[in-house]
Amino acid sequence: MAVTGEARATKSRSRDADSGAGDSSATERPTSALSAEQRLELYRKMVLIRIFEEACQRAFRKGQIGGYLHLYIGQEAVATGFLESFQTGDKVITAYRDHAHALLLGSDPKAIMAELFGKGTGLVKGKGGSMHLFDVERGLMGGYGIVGGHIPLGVGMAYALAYEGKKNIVQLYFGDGAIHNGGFHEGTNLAGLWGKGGLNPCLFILENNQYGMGTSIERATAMTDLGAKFDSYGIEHEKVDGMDVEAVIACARRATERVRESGVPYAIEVNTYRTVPHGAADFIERYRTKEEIQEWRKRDPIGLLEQKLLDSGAADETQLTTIGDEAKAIVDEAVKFAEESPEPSLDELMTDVYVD
Ligand SMILES: Cc1ncc(C[n+]2csc(CCOP(=O)(O)OP(=O)(O)O)c2C)c(N)n1
Ligand SMILES: [Mg+2]
Repeated sequence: MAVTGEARATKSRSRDADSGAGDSSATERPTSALSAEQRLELYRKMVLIRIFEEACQRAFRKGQIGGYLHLYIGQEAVATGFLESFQTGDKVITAYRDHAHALLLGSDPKAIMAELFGKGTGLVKGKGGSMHLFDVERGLMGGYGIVGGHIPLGVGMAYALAYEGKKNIVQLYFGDGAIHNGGFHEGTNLAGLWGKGGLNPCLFILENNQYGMGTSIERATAMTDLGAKFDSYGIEHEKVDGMDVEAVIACARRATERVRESGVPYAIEVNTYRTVPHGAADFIERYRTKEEIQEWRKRDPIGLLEQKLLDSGAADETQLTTIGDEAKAIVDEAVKFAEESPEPSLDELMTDVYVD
């Protein structure tokens, strides 16, 4: 059985992983020396995200999910790698490609799917939808649809953690498109400043997937070295290959430790790619070529890990198939739950609108 059409199809492609797109020569590729069991666990997580996203796409096309829907397909290694370093009490804040973050932090897949379906049993009672997932108990502080708007919020959360004397950090995810918005510049300016006093334990995770909707980086800015934009605000930074989950993990472990210990912000520019259109309603992509997408798919994060597992003998085809089947069962159950759940009740209309 195929784990997913997409994931398993990458198996043969990943052999010529070093060709063309996604070239990570300028980025660090440390090895994380993970055990076979840890690698299998990562695989399990990324396959669940992929299958969950594929099910969302189908539900969207059937009209079961309304509003906007943005998938994380191709970028799974980023959140999977960074959240491996998450500790209780840390905060996570991200933009609208947020399903993976919720799944990885342990939110119930049934409640996430019901949220996307706008049902009363959803993670935020059907009031947030795909772009606004919250699970405050687990550290997920949202899900935001305003590009760059959440960056100052994340910086403020990091300040609060330091002010309260906690040894926790904020993982603040945002896209390459957000780096041109005022929120980025105002937020990072304060982060750099407060960091001088050890008061901003914020890890900026710039998910550079090469495009903001249909606009490439080259068409968005004259200064295309995005990581270097952090220099303006005195925030140190590095790059990592976001298609290689083990490289992400090694980088994340070092970076989170550094921010946790110092209270000084730090930034990672993650080189990644979404292999699906910007939003689930987008079918035509005039801004990039099929060949470019194919080149990046050769470095699909799930395909790369799968090949590593098979080549090293850490897993065989049967085990990988079982992992796929298990993920599919979880996602099928989530879809069924969402389908059968009731709409939010009318008396919920005015609750949770403002904080009491
Ligand atoms: C302030 C604001 N401007 C414009 C938009 C419309 N918009 C939605 S997504 C998007 C692109 C953002 O790209 P990026 O930050 O790189 O994230 P990605 O979609 O690549 O994950 C834009 C311009 C918006 N939601 N908010
Ligand atoms: Mg982008």
